[in-house]
Amino acid sequence: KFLSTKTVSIVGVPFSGGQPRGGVEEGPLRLVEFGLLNQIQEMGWKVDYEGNNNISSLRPNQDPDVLNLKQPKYVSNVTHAVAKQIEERARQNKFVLTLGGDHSVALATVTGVFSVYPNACLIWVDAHADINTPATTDSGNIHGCPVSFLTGIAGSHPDFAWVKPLLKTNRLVYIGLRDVDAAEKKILRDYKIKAFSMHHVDRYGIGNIVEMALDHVNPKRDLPIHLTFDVDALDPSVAPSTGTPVRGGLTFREGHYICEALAETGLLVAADIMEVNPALESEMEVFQTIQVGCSLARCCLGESLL
Ligand code: B3U
Ligand code: MN
Ligand code: MN
Repeated sequence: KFLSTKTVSIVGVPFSGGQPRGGVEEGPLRLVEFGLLNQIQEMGWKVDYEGNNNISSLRPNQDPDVLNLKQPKYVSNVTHAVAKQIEERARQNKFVLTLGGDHSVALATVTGVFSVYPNACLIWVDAHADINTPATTDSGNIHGCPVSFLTGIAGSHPDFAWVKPLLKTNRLVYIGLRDVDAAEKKILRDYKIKAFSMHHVDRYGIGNIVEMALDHVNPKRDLPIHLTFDVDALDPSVAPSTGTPVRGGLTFREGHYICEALAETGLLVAADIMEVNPALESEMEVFQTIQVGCSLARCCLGESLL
């Protein structure tokens, strides 16, 4: 309903500066080398691809911690540039599929998508809430903070003044949470942000969870949807090669079901597949994780619809 043609712009963001573990910057290229572009073309989509191969040129010479955040200037430079890129593609009426990279890149995807679709809703699938503020973060890793900036909860930070609070807390819903810091829980409560943890997935089943999530952020099923999928939402037995795996996650089917059900609404305008780290775990586990990343992406584009 929002996209007139089957055209997808795939944006690789080979970036790891939002967290300390190397390798996640290789995620996008590995997904593409596995054949993702061809797979999506074979589904009848017109595909263009931007690999952003000179992202490391945006690394500043000096990047000391500012208000507890690590590498704030590097993260800011990269996400600001990519936000403009994503906005441009979304404005061309293309589905934007972003391949991470660590989840700090959501600063770019959400800003880009919500600049074009201000009334969109965001489905955040993750083991973590990624809603720490500069004041609450223990790790200082910015991939644990993007939601606080995107909602304006973070308050001002000199390096992220360009991030506008485009995301209303009532247009955000989480699925898959199971490792949430105490300060993050307080934020979720204080701002009444809807969150379905793994406990809720067990209780209601994934089919009901997706309906309940959409009832909250998109009650009339008439608003554009952006899905941001951190592969650590999946159980480590399904997606082992990721920086911060947490036991007790979504099954292979539950993860795919979310993507399929959102594709089925016809309202999905953008999806992010984040935190695939091909430098972690064995070759077999890397293969398994890349394969899952590709199939989640295809499901977002309607592969499983009959
Ligand atoms: N909440 C912790 C841990 C974490 C968040 N996101 C990931 N890990 N992947 C933090 O560092 O903010
Ligand atoms: Mn995340
Ligand atoms: Mn996570």
